[in-house]
Amino acid sequence: MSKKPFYITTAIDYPNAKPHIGHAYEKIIADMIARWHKLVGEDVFFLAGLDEHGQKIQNTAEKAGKTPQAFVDEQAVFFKLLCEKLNISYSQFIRTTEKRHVKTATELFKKVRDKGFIYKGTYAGLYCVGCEAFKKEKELVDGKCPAHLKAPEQVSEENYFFKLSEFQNKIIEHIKNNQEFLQPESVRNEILSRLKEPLDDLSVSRTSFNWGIPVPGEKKHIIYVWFDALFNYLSGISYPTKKFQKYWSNAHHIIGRDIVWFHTVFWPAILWACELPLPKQVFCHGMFTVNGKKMSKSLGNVIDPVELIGKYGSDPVRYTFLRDVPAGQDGDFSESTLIKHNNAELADALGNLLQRTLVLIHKNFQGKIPSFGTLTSNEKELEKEIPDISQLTILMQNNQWHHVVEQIWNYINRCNKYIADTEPWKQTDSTRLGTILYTALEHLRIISILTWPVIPKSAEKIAAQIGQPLGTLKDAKFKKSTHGIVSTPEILFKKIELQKTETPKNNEAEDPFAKLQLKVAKIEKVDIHSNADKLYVLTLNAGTETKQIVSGIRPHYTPEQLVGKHIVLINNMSPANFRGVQSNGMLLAGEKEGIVRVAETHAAPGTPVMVQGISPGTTQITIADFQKVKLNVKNKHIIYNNTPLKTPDGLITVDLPDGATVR
Ligand code: ME8
Repeated sequence: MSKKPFYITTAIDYPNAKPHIGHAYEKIIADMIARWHKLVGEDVFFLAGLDEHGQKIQNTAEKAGKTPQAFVDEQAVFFKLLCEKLNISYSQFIRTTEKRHVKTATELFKKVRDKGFIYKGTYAGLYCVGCEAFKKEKELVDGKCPAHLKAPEQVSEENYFFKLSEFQNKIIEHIKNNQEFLQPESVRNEILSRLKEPLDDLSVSRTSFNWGIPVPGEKKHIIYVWFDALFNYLSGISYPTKKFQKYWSNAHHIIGRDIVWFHTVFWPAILWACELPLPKQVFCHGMFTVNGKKMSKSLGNVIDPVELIGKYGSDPVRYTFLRDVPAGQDGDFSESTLIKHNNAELADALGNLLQRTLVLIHKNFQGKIPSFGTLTSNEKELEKEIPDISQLTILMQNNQWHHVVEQIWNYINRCNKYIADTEPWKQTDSTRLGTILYTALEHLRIISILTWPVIPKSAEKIAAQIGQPLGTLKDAKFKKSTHGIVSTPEILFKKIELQKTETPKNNEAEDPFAKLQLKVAKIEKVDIHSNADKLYVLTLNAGTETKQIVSGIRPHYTPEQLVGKHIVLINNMSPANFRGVQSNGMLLAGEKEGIVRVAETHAAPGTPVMVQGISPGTTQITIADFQKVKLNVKNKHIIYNNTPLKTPDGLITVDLPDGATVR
């Protein structure tokens, strides 16, 4: 039986500058998905590449004193290098200046024009070179493009237009009727709401510069860069061959939120005009900031991912991106967060599990995987903790990769607990010792499979060190027939010391705020505590999980006033029991002269709440830790050390006058 095809693409990057961590993030996500589908046994085709035409590239090349082609050729090296360093398992890397792409784009432009969907007219309006997009007045803030903080250029030129407006209803219907086409839900709603306004036809050629694919049969016009770029998804799989037909039948685009309109409004209309089916899904990931700030050259905070990998290795970078940010939500990157993840979940949890198992097998069995005796309840209980593969596969299909990572690491932690509980180093009975070490090794074999999509290099190292081939998901179950010789243990992850220079404000010893892990949560349900007059029991949607907390805000709010509010949760507060009800966190609220108001935000549940430059804590804290953090209110915002608390979407608010305290 032939394998099911699975086609996954990233956006193609603009190579006008070196790759940044947003580019790295998208590739890591797509790579995890591609590898998962390979483990499932599907026939995966993974496309990445570069978007090399357009005014932005031409302008940058001119400034560098190079021809655009020479410029993109040089830049392409950096993007390919990034993929190599990150172990991105793409099947093809497409560049829009390649002949195969130019041919496809030219043919399809002609086809759409021949069918009457493209006509000539005059465009007069605004163009943002940064976005390579036409803008309406109302999209600007203070006359500037909000993404690039620059006033767009006024252009007036003869253009070809694509009859986008004719497809408006069809687009709306498609998005409404095909839940899976555009995800996540919040972005789907946003696009549907934008589609309530009438669509203009789309200008699809330019005459004011010449770095692009010529419009067929025209001397002056080149094809608009987006009309050209989107076709990469077809040219990259050899449109219109059988190969194209196979993979296009199950196509999935991974893109960032800033380009969702192009992919879910322009792209479907263009495909229909070409008489081609639509991709199965466009999944939109969130945008990354660095230490709480948007990345920009002028701020000097653009992190070179290749340098980052050079410093920490590819797997800690991959793990941090996949674990730290819930799928679809915006994230913030800081090196100190990466270091914390590296030290805790990679070095301490996974590295240590491998290390101690192998050391004990060498010491007691000369490196030979021992046979096992009777399996006790310890082994049987651990076997039950192997993640349910069909459940993980469903999570992956729903693009909930962060939950998959979380479940795999819960399992790794459980394996460590097994070792701690069974204390093999104290064991004197050789059969029992063999059973424990066989069990640990067998779980490591399963772990090598499950972690491969997340940290491929380390997963392969684990498999090699335990002397086993890397299996597929079918092999991710406890077997009783594993045998062989393990190799000398090698350190998987080095622990990294947090350097003061990397994050000056982030030394936990100096800064109590760095202990807190704050995130946005939505109040889903408010129950009265049956055993206390002043307490509510709140059920919260905290993004990746549901949490129950007990809160003393009952005298200040009715349940109706609270339900639906997006509040700030102290997520890493140690669980406490309030008159028989467990509380797993605490909400932030301010107080002045007896009036209490909760801290609020519009950001999505799960979004991290930060003070710029301070990355969140990862271990549990106590009330005493929290009380060391002095927060107050100014202009209705919560302030720590003169810096406001915020999410990537904006500042946290609290409806209290200046001078209120927050507790
Ligand atoms: O948009 N965080 O190219 P691009 C997360 N050429 N993702 C980010 C990001 C950030 N800070 N900044 C950018 C283009 N990205 C077009 C695509 S596809 C036919 C043409 C993501 O280099 C961005 O959302 O500006 C996009 O998905 C990808 O990186 C390339 O962005």
